[in-house]
Amino acid sequence: MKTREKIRHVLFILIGMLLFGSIGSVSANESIIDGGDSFENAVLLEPGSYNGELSIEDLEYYSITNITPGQKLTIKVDIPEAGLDYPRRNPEIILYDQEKSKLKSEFKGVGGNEFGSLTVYWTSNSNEPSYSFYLKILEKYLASTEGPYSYIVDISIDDCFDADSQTDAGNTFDTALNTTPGEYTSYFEMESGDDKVDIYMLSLESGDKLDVTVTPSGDAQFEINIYDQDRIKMSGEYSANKGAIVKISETSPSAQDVYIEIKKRLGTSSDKEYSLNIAVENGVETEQTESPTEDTSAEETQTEEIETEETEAGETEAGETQTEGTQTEDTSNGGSSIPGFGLLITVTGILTVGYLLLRR
Ligand SMILES: [Ca+2]
Ligand SMILES: [Ca+2]
Repeated sequence: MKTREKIRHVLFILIGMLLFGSIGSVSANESIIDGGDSFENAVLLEPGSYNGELSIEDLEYYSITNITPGQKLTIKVDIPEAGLDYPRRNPEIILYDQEKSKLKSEFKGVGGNEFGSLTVYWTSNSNEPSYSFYLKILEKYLASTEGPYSYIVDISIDDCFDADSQTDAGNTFDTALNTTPGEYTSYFEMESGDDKVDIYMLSLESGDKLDVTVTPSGDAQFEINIYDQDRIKMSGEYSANKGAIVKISETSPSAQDVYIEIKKRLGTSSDKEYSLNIAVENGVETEQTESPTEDTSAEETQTEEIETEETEAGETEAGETQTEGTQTEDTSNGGSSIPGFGLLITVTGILTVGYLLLRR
């Protein structure tokens, strides 16, 4: 009995889940939509699921807006099974950027008991603050006599932000992502997106040792480059083989903002995620531990330098004094007023003595 009750209980839960799921999918598909017939009158779609009808004469144009850098837009179009061997349905979905340039497309022939599902997605970098897209859904070959068929379009947006931010680490120096030491998860999207490079900016003090480690997921290979504040490459490293961890270290000779550039070299399209570890060993603090002596010695050195300068200055002054002395000597040699005065007194004395002798 207990086992039976358990089974009944489980069945009851399963039926409940099925009912709930079907109700959920029905409600999700309740939004009926009809796309525009050109880019110009494309119908705006918010994230969600919609039901539409498609025929060869009736192309469907939609637009999706407000996708921010690092967000992944996924568009999934489901074609219910035809229930016939023929005709096959031949839906195609095409994703365009805001300039109406084709980014991705998928085509599928669906027939018999197949349930056709087409998916395109796109992840944007941080070159623009926000992105818009166009979506075209079309039937390529089905004869007009076969009539339209239904489809379900599902729009979803996932965050693939870098290093605990709310954006993509820029593909350029100007859009580099400000970061601090830590262990992060970041993303690339090369095959179905334009997030090919992630550049991070980090502030370092003089003597700081920077250690960067990139751990690929899967067999991807990465390249790390470090650039100084003038965007001049200081060093670079890349995975030794598929899936190899890449490590790089650099000690900053001065207080500056450095750039860490991460590029994906090779790997399967599924390996989009990578782990990024940024560590900074504070060289200045290490020196500060010994700072009392070092600082004193630094001060001493400064004092010595000042003393040396003073001594040199004294010498210079002495030299100048000597020069002045020499000038004085020269002047005395040339005859100054003081020896002349003595001579005058001597002559006056002699004349006075002569005068007195003559009076006698
Ligand atoms: Ca990224
Ligand atoms: Ca990027």
